[in-house]
Order: sequence, then structure tokens, then C-alpha cells
Amino acid sequence: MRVLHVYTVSESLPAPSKPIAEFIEISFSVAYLAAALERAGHENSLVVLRHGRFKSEVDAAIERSRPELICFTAVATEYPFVEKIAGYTRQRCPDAYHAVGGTHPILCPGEVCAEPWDAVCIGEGEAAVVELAAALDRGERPAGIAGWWFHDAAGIERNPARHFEQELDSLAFPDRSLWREWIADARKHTILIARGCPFPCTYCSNHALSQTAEGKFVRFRAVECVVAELERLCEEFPEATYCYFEVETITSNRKWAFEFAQRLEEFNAGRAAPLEFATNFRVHPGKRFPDFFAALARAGFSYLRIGIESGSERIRREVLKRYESNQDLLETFEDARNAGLSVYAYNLIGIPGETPEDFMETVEINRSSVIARSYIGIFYPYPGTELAQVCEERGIVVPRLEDCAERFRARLGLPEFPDRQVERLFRDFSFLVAGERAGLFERADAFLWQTIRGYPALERIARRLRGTGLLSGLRRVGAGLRARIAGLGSSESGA
Ligand code: B12
Ligand code: SF4
Repeated sequence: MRVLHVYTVSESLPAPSKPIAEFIEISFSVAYLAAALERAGHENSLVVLRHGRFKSEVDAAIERSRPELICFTAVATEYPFVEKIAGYTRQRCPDAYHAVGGTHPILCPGEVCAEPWDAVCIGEGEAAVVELAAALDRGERPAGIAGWWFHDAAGIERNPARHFEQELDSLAFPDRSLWREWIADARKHTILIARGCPFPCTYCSNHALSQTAEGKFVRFRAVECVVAELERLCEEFPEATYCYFEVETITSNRKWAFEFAQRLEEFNAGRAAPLEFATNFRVHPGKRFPDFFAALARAGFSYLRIGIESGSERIRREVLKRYESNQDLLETFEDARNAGLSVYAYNLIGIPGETPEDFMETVEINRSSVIARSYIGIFYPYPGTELAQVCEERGIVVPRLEDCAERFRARLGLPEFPDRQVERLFRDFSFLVAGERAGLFERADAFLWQTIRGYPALERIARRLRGTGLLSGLRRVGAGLRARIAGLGSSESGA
């Protein structure tokens, strides 16, 4: 069976010449599904589409791959664009079977299961898609397959969800080769080392996802399996210099985490050019991890991404269900720094219940000298999350953002934190964190890029200009000027 995978992206700024800048941005869902399909004897191809015009790229992909099955993947904010593309492919190849999966279809299958879809995957898809492709290969109309809702003119067939996949080590390694032509730089990679998260954070989809199937939700791969994938990756990409380990919380299995660090240290010791590693880390109330940080540093880890979300303990505890104190955060940052790891802090603004005064506490904690970089995104309630439910109960209308700029635009109309003020403080965040050390250029630069990211039309123009080299020239001049601003801490926007 010839399968075409469609992946959509809206970020990656400053924009690369290809739709995706680096391999750290690949979609694990597409890579794992393609690997499962390939193992079952099917043929995969991929098209990566940036927001904006897409028809000529889709036509070319259809021409090249002549798909019998088209697989789309969607998070909530990509979904409107994905649906639009599927409407078009439906016209262009009416005989191809149209399937969609991903976080949004899993959490909102009732909303999704309609035209233009033949099938909606309501959970993890490796086994489900292989069964579907086999049925199509036999010339059957797929029916009665667990993990799928099927849609046709007669109505919807709702099959039960499959259990969470417990045998992660039995899955084929994600297919990275498919991505080569869509990615500019093959030096930085990512490996998924676990699935699921045990925490109840109200703004994150994990608590909702944990309820969508039976079986253990938090699952770690065997350390040896991860290292085998890393070895394969280095063979396939000899230019690799860096690997980011994607995991929701690495210390939810402490013994595993130490064994992993130890094994990576051995791996790097055997290489002429050791790889640089990084991962994300969640701060735990009342717990410290200096020994673990030291083990990570010995293994070659250079930084940790840590979510602060809000500097207000009240907002974290009462709204976000995060119970670590500011002291817990600062002690963890310090332990990481003392071990030689940089801390990249992630923050939100515009959380329901948050006031501008609460936000100034976020600014304050990010001023800590133990944070190397600070990132900020505007809060957007993803459907199915507890915080989206809170918004609904408060009568807050959540706009469907066609332009997918949800982390850069405020649209909730919160009386306690008006949209205009959220966007202004979002744009000023870098400056506020850097305080009086920031110069005029720093402020103008941050303001410009934060603004561009909130307006996709501007972003597209910036990308085209970048193609001419003008913007990179200006940014180089800017970087030179910035370098002159002595003692300036670094902070950016991000997600
Ligand atoms: C790694 C990750 C990323 C990576 C890779 C993204 C990607 N698309 O794979 C990066 C950093 C690039 C990223 C970016 C974004 N992410 Co993200 N990301 C994650 C994270 C932490 C893990 C996802 C993952 O790889 N899981 C492992 C894979 C194997 O599972 P999966 O993606 O769910 O895919 C399985 C099933 O869903 C299903 N499936 C998926 N698609 C399809 C298609 C078909 C046809 C079939 C049959 C099955 C199927 O089968 C897959 C294999 O089992 C999740 C948190 C989470 N728990 O999911 C957030 C998460 C998915 N991200 C989220 C968001 C919002 C984003 C961004 C919009 C953020 C932003 N503004 O930049 C972008 C969107 C990128 C995009 N274009 O899709 C949200 C989505 C919320 C929602 N309700 O939709 C999540 C849930 C985090 C959260 N805040 O709650 N993300
Ligand atoms: S710890 Fe991170 S991944 Fe886990 S539920 Fe909270 S925000 Fe989501």
C-alpha cells in the first residue's frame, strides 16, 4: 500500500530554506507510524507543509507518491489547517483513503469524525494503522478495527480504544530517513524515551490523554533500546552532534534515570567526538537532585528545559495544580547550575486567574542569575484540558485560531488580565527580565520578533525577506550591537 503522510508546521523562526530547520522538530507520530507501516511492507512518503499556500506542494506530493492511503496528524491548533488540506486532497484523489490521528482527534473524536475523513484514530496508532492498511490492501472497507472511528455516508462506526502500547521496545525505531528532504540541518536530533506523564497539570493535555485508554500510561523504554536507537541515529547521520531526549518527566522513574545517565556516559566515552545532550526536567516539591544532575553533566548533558509556568505560587497551586514552591524552583536551578548544566526556563502569561501583579512575580523569578535563558508563551486552553473546562465554566469564548499563533496572541478577554496588556507584557518580557541591563536595541529586537510571531502574514513576509539574506544581515548587525551590551542575560520567547 502506498501511504502519504502529511505534516504541517507553523513555527521555526527565523525561517530556514526548508520547511523545518532541524531534526529536533520532527513529528514522532509520523516517524513511528511510517516505521510501523514499513515493517508491515508498506511504502511511505511525506509532505511537510507550512501554513499559507499549500496546493502546489500537495499536487507535487500526490503526483510523486500516488497515495492509496493519506495519513494526517494534528494537534488542536494545527487541526483547522489539516482539515483544509484534507478537503483539497479529497478532491484531488477521491479514491485515496483519508485517515487522521493525533492529540486533537484523540481528545475530540466527536468533533473531528465527519467530512473529509474516512477514519479517525482515537489513540496510539502503530498497531491500528497497520491493521487499517492491511484491510485496505485486501480490498476491504475497513470496519470493526479497535482504535478507529469510521465515517461514511451511512454514519459513524465507533470502535473501542486500544490499550496504551506497553511494549515500547518492540516498536520499530522512528523513520528519520523520510524527513531528510524537508529539513535544513541534520546535526541536531531528538529521541523519545518514554510516553505519558503522572502529573495533573491543568493546562497540559496529559491528564486528559491518560483517561483515553486502558493500561499503564507512564511508560519508559529500556535504556538499551534507547541507546541502540542513538547508535543507529549516529550511523544514519554521521554529522550528528546533539541529541535531545524527549520525555515528560525523566525522574518519574529515578532508578531508570540514573541508569540512563550512566549508560550515556559510557556511550560518549566511546566516541571520538562526544554528543551534546539535553532534556526536560520537572521540579518536584521538596525534592532535590544534585547527584542526578552531576550524572547528567558527566554523560554530556549541557542544559535542562524546566517549566516555571508562573512565578506566582498561588497561580501554580490554585490554577495549574503545580505544587512546587519558588524555593523548590530556585534550589533546583542552583543544583543544576552547580553541576554544570544550564537552565532554560519556560513560562506562560495570560493564565485565567492571573493578574499583571502575578505576572511580575514570573518576571522576578526569571531574573534569577541561575537561569541561562527564559522563554514565554501566551496561554491557550487546549480542548479536553481541565483549564479549558474552567474557561468554559467562566463563559470565556476560546477562539479557533486558524492562523495557529496561539502562543503569541491573547484572545481570551480575561477581565483580570486584558488581552492588550497580556500581549504588551509578552512582547516586553525579555526587557523586563533583563531589567535595567537591557539596552534600547535589545528591547526593539525582542519587541519586533515577538510581534512578528503573533501575525502569520508578517511572519511569512519575514521568511521571504530572510530568503534574500537581508534579515540575517540585519540580525548579524543586531547581534554585534547586542554583544556590546555588557552583562546582559539572555531571554527569548518560545514554546
Ligand atoms: C514531542 C512534542 C512536540 C515536538 C514534536 C511534535 C509532533 N507533532 O510530534 C515539538 C517540539 C516539535 C512539538 C511542537 C508542538 N506541540 Co507538542 N508535544 C510534544 C509531546 C511532549 C510529545 C508528543 C509525542 O511525540 N508523543 C509520542 C508520539 C508517538 O505520540 P503522538 O504524537 O500522540 O502520536 C501517536 C498518536 O497520537 C497517534 N497518531 C498521531 N497522529 C496520527 C495519525 C494517524 C493517521 C494515525 C493512525 C495515528 C496517529 O499515533 C501516534 C503513534 O502512537 C506532547 C505531549 C503529549 N503527551 O503528547 C506535546 C503536545 C502534543 N504538543 C502540543 C502542542 C500544542 C504543540 C505545538 C502547537 C506548540 C507550538 N505552538 O509550537 C507544536 C505543534 C507542532 C505540530 N506542527 O504538530 C500539545 C497539543 C495539545 C492538543 N490538545 O492538541 C501537547 C499535547 C502538549 C500539551 N501542551 O498538552 N511538540
Ligand atoms: S509535568 Fe509537564 S508533561 Fe507532565 S502534566 Fe505537567 S506540564 Fe504536562
